[in-house]
Amino acid sequence: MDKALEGVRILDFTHVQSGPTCTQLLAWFGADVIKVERPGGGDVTRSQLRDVPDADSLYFTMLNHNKRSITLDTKNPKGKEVLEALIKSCDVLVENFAPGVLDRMGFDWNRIQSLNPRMIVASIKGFGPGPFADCKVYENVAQCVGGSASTTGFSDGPPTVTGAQIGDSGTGLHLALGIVTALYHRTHSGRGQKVSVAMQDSVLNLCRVKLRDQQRLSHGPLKEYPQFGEGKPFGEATPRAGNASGGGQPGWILKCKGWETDPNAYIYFITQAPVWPKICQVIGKPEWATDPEYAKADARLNKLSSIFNTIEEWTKTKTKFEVMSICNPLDIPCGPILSMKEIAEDQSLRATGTVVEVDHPVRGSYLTVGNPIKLSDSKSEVRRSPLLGEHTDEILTKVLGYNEQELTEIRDSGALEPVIKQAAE
Ligand code: CAO
Repeated sequence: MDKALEGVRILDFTHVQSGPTCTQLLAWFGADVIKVERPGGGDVTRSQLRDVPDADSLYFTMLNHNKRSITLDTKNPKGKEVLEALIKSCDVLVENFAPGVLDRMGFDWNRIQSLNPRMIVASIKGFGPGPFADCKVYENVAQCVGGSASTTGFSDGPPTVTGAQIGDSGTGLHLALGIVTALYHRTHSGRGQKVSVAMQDSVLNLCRVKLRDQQRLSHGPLKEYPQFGEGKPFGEATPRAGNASGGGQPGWILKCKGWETDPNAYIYFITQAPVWPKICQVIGKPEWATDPEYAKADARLNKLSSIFNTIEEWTKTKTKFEVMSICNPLDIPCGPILSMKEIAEDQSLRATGTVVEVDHPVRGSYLTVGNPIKLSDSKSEVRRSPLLGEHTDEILTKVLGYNEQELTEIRDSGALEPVIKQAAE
């Protein structure tokens, strides 16, 4: 079956997490992704968090499926020539180097455009233009500067980062959309363009409801936040809402049977207004359905914490899955807190290809997350990540068309070899 992005060739100059998530998505959709890595070590994540000696780490393998790898020293003159050839034969260059790296390498926008006017150059940086434009940024920094950390956690605790990689993988997703949009634009403009995404901006985009609340604050307290009912005053900025959504559907994480020993014996429970009478029945408080203090959603806002405490008395008598099976038929929205172990063992996620088992020649088989975006006519299959430089010869000869003699010249130039830094005398 044809793949949606078949025929699109990506020069993948990405490393660590943010960029690789983007190019992995494009590869899953069928793009030919050529990952250019520094000879010797390659992407630094190959050897980070290693769990199997000498094998590429899960950090690397889980972010680089369906790609080909070429090792090339792009600071070597011959390496630069090969990079030029790659730029001429690819549709998109994706990079997430620190600010200025590509320019220092000698490949700024003007140079790339002169080599290939149809090329789309897609970049991730920590910040957009402004006072912090030159800063290096990692996941948790992005979460902090994008507004996520100040709005995550409990109102009486410190700012908190979240396990969801919204700074890295979230930015990669944004960039992938920018790239396919620019590819579409190129179909009628005939030209490439720059696609830039800042991690700060991506995180903020995902936190836009908190900027909404920031502005609502100037019109009075945020009644959907638990601290309203608890009588705690609001400050000048959107506070941390604990496990409340802070939106139109009050919810909280409640203990379930076994919580004393199982750290994940909890359920997220939402008191959606239309099903309030059913909730009252289920938790043994039928009188709340008609009591004016509880019957209407607005009346409940100043006592959300005590309402959830009462619901919890009921959920504590059931396992999280029992609560789910009682509430689901009644259309009461709730979700068990699933551990990564439970997710890894979930057969329905295996069946949809969301959790996939992949075989790797060095590390053996491992689990990964497949493409979460399902296209009906362009199914994604997950192929293992490439070994370092696994496709160097194949790309030099079959993609770039170098003959044996040219190949020898490239090899002799040292462009495919690690640069050994001499210790300063
Ligand atoms: N051949 C030769 N040199 C190469 C090369 C190759 N194939 N690939 C990379 N390099 C060189 C670069 O030219 C650069 O050299 P100079 O600094 O001398 O110009 C050098 O490798 C390091 O690049 P870097 O500064 O991007 O890498 P770093 O480890 O110091 O920083 C990071 C990493 C992620 C902080 C930085 O790249 C960054 O801020 N990126 C943008 C934001 C981002 O994506 N962050 C998310 C990271 S995932 O959590």
